[in-house]
Amino acid sequence: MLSWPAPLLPTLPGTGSVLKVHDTARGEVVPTTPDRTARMYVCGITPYDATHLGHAATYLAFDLVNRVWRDAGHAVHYVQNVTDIDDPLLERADRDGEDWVVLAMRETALFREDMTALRVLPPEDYVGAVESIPRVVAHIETLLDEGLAYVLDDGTGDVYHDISQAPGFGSESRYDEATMLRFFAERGGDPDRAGKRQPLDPVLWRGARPGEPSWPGPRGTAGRPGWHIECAAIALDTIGMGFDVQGGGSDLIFPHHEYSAVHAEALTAAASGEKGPFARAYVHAAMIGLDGEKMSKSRGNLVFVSKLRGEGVDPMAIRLALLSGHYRTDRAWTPALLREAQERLGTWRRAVAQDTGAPAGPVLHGLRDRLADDLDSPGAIAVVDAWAAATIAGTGEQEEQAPAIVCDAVDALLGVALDSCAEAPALQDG
Ligand code: 5CA
Ligand code: ZN
Repeated sequence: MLSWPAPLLPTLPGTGSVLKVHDTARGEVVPTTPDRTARMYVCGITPYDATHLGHAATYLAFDLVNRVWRDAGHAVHYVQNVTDIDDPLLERADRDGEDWVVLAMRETALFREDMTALRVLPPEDYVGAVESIPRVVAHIETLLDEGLAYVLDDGTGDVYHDISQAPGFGSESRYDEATMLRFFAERGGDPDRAGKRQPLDPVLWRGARPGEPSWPGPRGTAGRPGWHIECAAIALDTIGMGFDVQGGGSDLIFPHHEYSAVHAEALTAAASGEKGPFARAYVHAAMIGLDGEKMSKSRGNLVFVSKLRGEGVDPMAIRLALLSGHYRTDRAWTPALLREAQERLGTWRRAVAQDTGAPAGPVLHGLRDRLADDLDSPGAIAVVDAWAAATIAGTGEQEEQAPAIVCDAVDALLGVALDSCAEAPALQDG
C-alpha cells in the first residue's frame, strides 16, 4: 500500500544513546540491541472510523522509537499493517449501507493525512491485510501440513491453530489461563466454539459465510484470514524473525501479540527448525481515555485528530499534548491538556526565534538521555521548557547558535516542528 510522505529529519551534532524500552515479555525496561538496521513492526489501524487521539498517541510513541534509533545512527526498517478486512469493518459498512472497500480506503487515506500532519515518520512497508492474503494462505497450509493446525469438522471450513503444540504460548503476555480466557472472550475470541481442541485455540482462517467477501483459501476453502496470522505473516515476510520491537497499544498484549508470536514461531520452526522469538521486545503504549473510559471505536467516546485539525488546531500542539504524558501511563485527553500544549508551543516558538539562547549542548544531551530512557517524553519536554525559560529571560550564558540547534533537536527527536528553524550551524561532533 501507499505509505505517507516523510517529514524532513534534521541531522544533529553528535550521536544519540542506546534506546531502552519496556518489554512486556520480560516485564522490565531493557536495552534494544538493533543491528545496523533496526527492525520494528507496529500494529496499524482497522480502518472503519477516523484516527482518534488514542491511536495517535500509540503511533507517536513508536515514532519516538524510530527517531531515537535514527539519531543513534541506525537505519530503521519500519513496518505497519492495515487491517483492511475484519468483522468491525464489515459491520460498519453494513450499518451505513456502504461498500466496505470504499470505507476502508477512505479511512486509510484520512489516517495517512493525520500521520502526515502529526509528522510521524512513515513506515518503509505499509501493508494491507487483503493484499497479504495469498501469503497468509501459504502460511496456513504450512501449519496444516505440519499438523499444527486443524480444520473444524462442521463444514464451515474454519481452521484453528492447535495451541497445545505451541511451546512458547503465554510467554509474551505472561497471563494465567483465567486472564487469557477473559481477554480472549472480550477481544474477539471464541472460547466456547464447539469442536475446537482447546478453548484458547485461535482462528487462522474463517470459511466463507453468505454475504461476506471471500478469497481462495487453504485446502481450497474460500474465506478470509484470522487477525493474528495476518500480522505474523506480514512481519515475517518483511522484516523476518527476531526483529527489535513489536509495538501496539496495551489492548493488544493479549490475545493479539501472543498469537502473532506463536504463529510466527511455529512457522519458523517448521521452515528451518529455528526457535523464536518473534520479537526481541514487545512494547505497549497505554490507553488514552475520555471522561473516565478508554477511548474506543466500539464505545464511541472519540476525539478525532482530523476533527481537531478541521477546527484549526495546530497538529504540533496535538503532538505535544499527547507526548506530555509518558507512553506507559494510562491517561485522559482533556481540553486543558491541549491548551497547555498550545501555550508551551508558543513559548518554544518564541524562544527559538531569539537571536541568542541558553547553551544548546545540555539540551541536546538532556533530550537524548530522557528519550533513550524508555521514551521519557515528559522529561524531554521539561528539558526544553527549562531552556526556553532561560532563553526568553536572557539571563546567564547565551549562545548565538543555540536557538537553531534546539529548534532542530526538538524537530528531530520530539518530531515537533517549531516553524522554520534558522540555519543550524555545522558543529563539530562531540
Ligand atoms: N488493526 C488492529 C491491529 S493489527 C487494531 O488494533 N486496530 S485499531 O484501529 O483498533 O487500533 C490501532 C492501534 O491503536 C492499536 O495499536 C491499538 O492498540 C491502539 N489503540 C486503540 N485504542 C487506543 C487508545 N484508546 N489509546 C491508545 N492506543 C489505542
Ligand atoms: Zn496487528
